[in-house]
Amino acid sequence: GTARKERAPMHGSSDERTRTGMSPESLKRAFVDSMFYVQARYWEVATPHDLYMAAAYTVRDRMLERWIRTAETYRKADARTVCYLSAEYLLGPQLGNNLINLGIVDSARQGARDLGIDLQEILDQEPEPGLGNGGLGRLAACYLDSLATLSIPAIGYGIRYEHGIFDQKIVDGWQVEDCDLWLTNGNPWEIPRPLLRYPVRFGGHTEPYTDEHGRFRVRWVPELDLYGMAYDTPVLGFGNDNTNLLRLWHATAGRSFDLQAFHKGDYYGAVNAKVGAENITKVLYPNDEPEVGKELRLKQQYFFVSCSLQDMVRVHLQHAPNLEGFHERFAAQLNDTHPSIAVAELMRLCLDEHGMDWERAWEITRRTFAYTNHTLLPEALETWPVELFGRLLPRHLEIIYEINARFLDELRMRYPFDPERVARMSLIEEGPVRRVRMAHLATVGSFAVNGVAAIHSELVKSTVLRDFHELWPEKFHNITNGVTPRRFIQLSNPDLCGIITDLAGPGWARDAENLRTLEPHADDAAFQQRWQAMKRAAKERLAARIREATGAVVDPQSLFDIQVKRIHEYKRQHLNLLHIVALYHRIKQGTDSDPTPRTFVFGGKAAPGYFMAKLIIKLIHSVAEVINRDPEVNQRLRVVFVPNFNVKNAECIYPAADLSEQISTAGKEASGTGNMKFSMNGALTIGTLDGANVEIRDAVGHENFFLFGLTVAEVERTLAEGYRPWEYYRSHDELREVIDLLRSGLFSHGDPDLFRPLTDSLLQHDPYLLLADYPAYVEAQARAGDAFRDPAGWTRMSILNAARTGFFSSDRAIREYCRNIWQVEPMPVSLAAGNGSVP
Ligand code: CR6
Repeated sequence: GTARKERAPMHGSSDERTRTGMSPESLKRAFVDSMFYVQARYWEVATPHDLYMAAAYTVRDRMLERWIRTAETYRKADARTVCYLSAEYLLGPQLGNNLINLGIVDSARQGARDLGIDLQEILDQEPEPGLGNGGLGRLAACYLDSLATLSIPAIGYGIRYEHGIFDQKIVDGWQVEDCDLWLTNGNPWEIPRPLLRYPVRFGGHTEPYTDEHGRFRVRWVPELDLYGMAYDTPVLGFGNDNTNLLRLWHATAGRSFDLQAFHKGDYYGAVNAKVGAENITKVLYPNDEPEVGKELRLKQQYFFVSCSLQDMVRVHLQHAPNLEGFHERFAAQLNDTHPSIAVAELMRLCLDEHGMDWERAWEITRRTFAYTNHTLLPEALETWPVELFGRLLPRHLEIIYEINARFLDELRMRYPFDPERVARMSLIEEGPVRRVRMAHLATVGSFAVNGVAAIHSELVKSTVLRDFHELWPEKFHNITNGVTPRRFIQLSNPDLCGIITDLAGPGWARDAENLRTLEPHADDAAFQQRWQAMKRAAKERLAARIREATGAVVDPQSLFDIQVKRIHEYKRQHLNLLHIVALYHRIKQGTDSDPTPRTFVFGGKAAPGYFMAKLIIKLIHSVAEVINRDPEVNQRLRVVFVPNFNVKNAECIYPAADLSEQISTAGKEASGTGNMKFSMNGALTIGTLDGANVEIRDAVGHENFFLFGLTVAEVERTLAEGYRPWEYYRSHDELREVIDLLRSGLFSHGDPDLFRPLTDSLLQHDPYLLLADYPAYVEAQARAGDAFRDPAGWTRMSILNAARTGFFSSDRAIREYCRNIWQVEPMPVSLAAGNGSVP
C-alpha cells in the first residue's frame, strides 16, 4: 500500500476521484488503507472498535470534498447564513446517517461483506454523541440535517461537552447514573481546529474612560480569561452536495494567565487554574426542564455564545470593514433562552470592541436574533440572580440594565398609567433576590419569537409573553417542530423505507409530502400484508433488544404500547401505570373485558435530582416485577423498561410501536417530537390535546387517533374551581382500588410507604390532574384495545398515520423558518463546478 500522505495532494485528479470513489471496490480499498495508516492495525489484531474507526475515517474522507466545496461556495457568494445557537445537539450515531446522506449504504454493505464483515456490527460499535437532554437537543440535530438538505448556508454553534447525558443503569429498579464517556475512544467525525481559538473572559470590574475622540466609553477589566477552541463536524445534506458545519467549543486555559501564575512561581496554582478553565465544557447539565441557578451553567452559556459571536464577527470582517450589515449577513436563532446572553454580548462587541454608538448597536443586535420558546413551565423559565450575574459578567449586567432602562422608558411612554405592566415586562424581576429574566431579554433583543406547535405558540402569546405580544403582535410566530425522515424512517426502519420507495420512488425522503402515495393503498389486502410484515419484523427486533437488555421475553404478536421520553410528572408516565394496574386488577378479579394481549414498554431518563421522576422509574419496575412473574397475568400483560433511552435505542423503538403514548396534561408539553416519529412509523397515538398532538390528530384524521382528556381550557377551569383529586378517588371505584393497591405494599414487597410520596401527591394536590383524566384515559385505552383486535382496521389506520404525517418533516419546519423568520435563500453546491480549484 502507498501512504495516504503521498496520494492525498492529488485532489481533484482522476486518481483522487477513484480514491474518494463510492464503489464497493474503492470503499473497501480505502477501508483497508485506513485500518493500516490511521488505526495502525492489521487484520488479525483489529478489534470491532478498530473496524468502526476505519469505516468512520473512510466515510469522513468522502465528506470532505463536499464540505470544502460548500465552504468555498458560500464564501464566494457572500451568502446570508443562519447561525443556530444551541447549548444542546443530540446527534446520535453518525456513521449510518452519513452513509445514507452520501448515498452509499449499499456499496458499504457490499464492501463490508466482501471483507467478511457485517456492516451492522460496525454500526453498533459507535458510541452515542449524547450532547443533549431530550427533545430540544434532538430538534437541533434534526434542524442541522434539514438545513444541509435544503442547501441553506448554516452553522450550528454549541458546546463540546466531554461528558454528554449520563448513561442510565438500573439497579434494583432504581435509576443509577453512570458517566458518559463518548470521547474516550476518540471521535472520528470531528476535526480539531487548534488555531481557531477565542478568548473568553469572566469576572473583574468595569471602568469608564474617554476614547481618542473624546467619547465616553466603558472598559471591562476581567479577572479570568480562558480560550474556546473549535471542533468542527461536517453535516451532510441528503440528495445534494451541501455539507454544513457544526462548530462546538471546547474550553482550555488561556496562555496568558498560565504564564502569570508560572511567573509568580506558583506551579500548582497555574495547573489548577487550567483545570478550572477546562471544567466549563466538562459536562452537560442533565436537567430537561427545570434549571437550577448554577454558576457553571451560566459560564457554559456565556462561554459558547461569546466564542460563536466572535467567530461570526471574524467571518463578517473578512467581507466588510466594520460591523455595519452584520444582521444582513447572519440570522442567529436562539434555541430557547440558554444562549440569550448573546443579546448582551453582541451589544458589548459592537459598543466596547468596535466603538459603535448605542442606537446603531441596538439596531444591529435586534435585527440579528430570533428566539424560540420551548416551554411554558414556570419553573423552567430561566432567571439568574443579579448578584451572580454581576460577579461573572459585570459588563453584561451593565448593558442589560441600560437596555432595560431604555425599554422601560418606552413602556412608560406607551402605558403611562400602568406601572404594574411595566414592572411585569422589566428584564429584572424585583424581590428579595433580584433576577435577570432571560426570556424577556431574548424577546426584547430579537426580531422574531416563535413557539414550537400551534397550541403552544398561542399559549406563549396569551400567558408567559402576553404583555410582549400586546406590544409587538407582529413579532410572534408559530413554527411547529419537525423531525428528519432520513434518520427516523430511512435509517431506523429500512422495511418501511422499502415500502415507501416502491410506491413513491426515492424522492420521498426529500419531500415527505410524497408519503401520501401510501394513502390509496390503505385498504389493499396485499399491501396491508406487507405493512403487517414490516411492523412484525420491527417488533421482533425490539423484542430481541429487550431480551438482551433486560432478560424479559415479550410477544411480538401483542399490542406494543410504548411511552419513551424523559420521565416527568407532567408527561404522566404514572397515568399509564394507573391503567396498567387497573388491567392487572381486572384480570385478578376476573372482570376483564379487554382480552387484547399487551406489552407496555417504557424508557426515559430522570434528572438525577428529580426525586419523583426517579420514584416513577422504580414504580414501573415494581409493577413490571409483579405482573411479569404472575402466570395468571403474564400471558396477557407484560411490562418492560428499556434502560438508557437514547437516539440509538430510539431508532429501534419507534418502528416497533403499535400505540404511542402522548398523555401529558394539556398545556404542558410545548410540542413533543417523539409523537411525530411514532406516527410516521405507523403507530397510532393515544393522546391529549397538547403540543403537536393537536396537529397530528388533524393531519391523520380524528378517527385514526385515540383522543382523551381535559382541554387546556378545562384544565384551567378545573384548577380555578379548586380541584380536589380526593373526590375523584372517592367516587371512582376502580381508581380507588388501583391507588389502594399502590399503597398496599403489593408492588413493594410489603412496604406500604415506598410509593407514598407519589400517591400522596396524587391524592393531595395532583398538579397534573391525573385523577381528573383517569376515567377518560382508561376509556380511550379500551377503544384502542378493541381496535387492535381488528387487524385490517388497525393496519388501515396505521398506514394512514404514516401517509399523512409528511407535514412533520423537519424540512417543512426549516422551510418555514427560512421564509417567515430568517429570510434566507438556498445556495446549492455543485461538486463539479469547483473542480480543481483546491491547490
Ligand atoms: N423538553 C419541550 O418540552 C419540545 C422540545 C423541542 C422541550 C418539548 O415539548 O418538543 O422542547 N422544551 O421544542 C425544552 O427543552 C425547554 C423539551 O425538549
